[in-house]
Amino acid sequence: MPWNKKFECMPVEKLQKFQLEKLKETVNWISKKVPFYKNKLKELGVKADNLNSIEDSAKLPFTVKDDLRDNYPFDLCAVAMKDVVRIHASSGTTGKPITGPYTADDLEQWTECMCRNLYSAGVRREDIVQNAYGYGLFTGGLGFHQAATKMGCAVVPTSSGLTERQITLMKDFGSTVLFATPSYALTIAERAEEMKVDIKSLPLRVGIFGAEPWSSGMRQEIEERMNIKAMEAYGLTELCGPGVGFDCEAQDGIHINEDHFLAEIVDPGTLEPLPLGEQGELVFTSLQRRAMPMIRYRTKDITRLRRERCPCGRTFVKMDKIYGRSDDMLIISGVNVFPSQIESLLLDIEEVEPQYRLLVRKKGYLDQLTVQVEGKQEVYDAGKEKRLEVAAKIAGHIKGMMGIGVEVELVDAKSIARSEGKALRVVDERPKQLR
Ligand code: DLL
Repeated sequence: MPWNKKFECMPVEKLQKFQLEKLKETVNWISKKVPFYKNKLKELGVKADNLNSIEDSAKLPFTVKDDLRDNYPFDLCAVAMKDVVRIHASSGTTGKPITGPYTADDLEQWTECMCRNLYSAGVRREDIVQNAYGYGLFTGGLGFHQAATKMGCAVVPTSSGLTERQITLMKDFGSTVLFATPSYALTIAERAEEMKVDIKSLPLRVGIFGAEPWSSGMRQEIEERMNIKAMEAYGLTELCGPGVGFDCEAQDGIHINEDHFLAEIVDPGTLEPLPLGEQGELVFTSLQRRAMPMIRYRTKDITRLRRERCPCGRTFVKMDKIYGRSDDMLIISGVNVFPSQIESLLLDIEEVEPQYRLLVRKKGYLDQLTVQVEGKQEVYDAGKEKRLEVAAKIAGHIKGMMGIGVEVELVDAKSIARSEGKALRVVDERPKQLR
């Protein structure tokens, strides 16, 4: 079943009743199976029986990434290893990795959540699907692979990297669908232009992109450069991987698979729940997982939730595109800045390529942001004056839109490393103790 109309279009009241039932089951399960949660619930004096509505989830304790690290590798696992059939992991940038074990049922549910994503993006069994997410411990590769296989598509498991080969296979096989991070999609588009392969005239029709923040401007850029529809996937290893949320043909927000994941927005400072429509940190509770359920997991992703009638007919709550991770938020002249906001503004400037990097340095006591971006070839051909003029224009645009003063450097063509997975956008050169 590529999509699940019963749940995806369920009236909200009924859906929330279902969520409450599953929430209670999950709380019961972990309080029996995971000492970490058992102790936390005991401390707070909360039992499954105390949960009378979905809002009562606010009585439950939060879980943070450090809890997963501290309990590495399997102390949060609620089942015996004989019942685990897969273990993914995510290393992040620092410290110990976190693990994501699955029972056979967890794996099946994950595949179903992913099939909904593919179906909503317009993928069908006739498609030839090129999967350029990394295969291995990263959930992107196998997550997309198993869903496309289940749907009966012809899957080409290229994994990420070897960009020229990606393009050759895309042309030779006539791939109709591409799965990749948005930054890697752009790398592929650019390399194809250099190889004089006209991607726009290939059979490629749709891409499903995710695993990193990307602005609406970036979506438009990819759609134009590849002549495809660029759809979105959202998820994280802690909850299953991709498959937590996906967008529909309206391309106006990401539907959360609410029968599997209970979403909340909290104020990242006070940790108080915020009402629908307000921006804050996204928090998830898994509702049906058995190997490693998560209770109120703080994602650090900043967005807002909207419950509104969607033209696609789905009743699942929608979230805005992720503005960024609270870890990546910069405070420049007292203004909170997410890299994706700078990305949006750069994409408005026709003289530059969507290849950029943000350098954060200390100047005295103040944080200083330098935006490094590549110009289009014409700008370099026109000489140094033009380069300075474009840099000043961008700085003016950023000042006008965000009220912050930044330095802008038009760096040499192709000098910014091209991404094959998650792009590195922020280079923080401040001394560690001053960040
Ligand atoms: O990135 C899972 C995934 C694979 C999602 C493929 C989509 C496609 P992690 O490596 O654990 O898992 O990273 C999770 O990536 O908390 C977000 O900060 C970010 N992220 C994932 N999807 C999106 C998205 C995978 N669509 C972290 N937009 C999350 C913005 C995203 N950020």
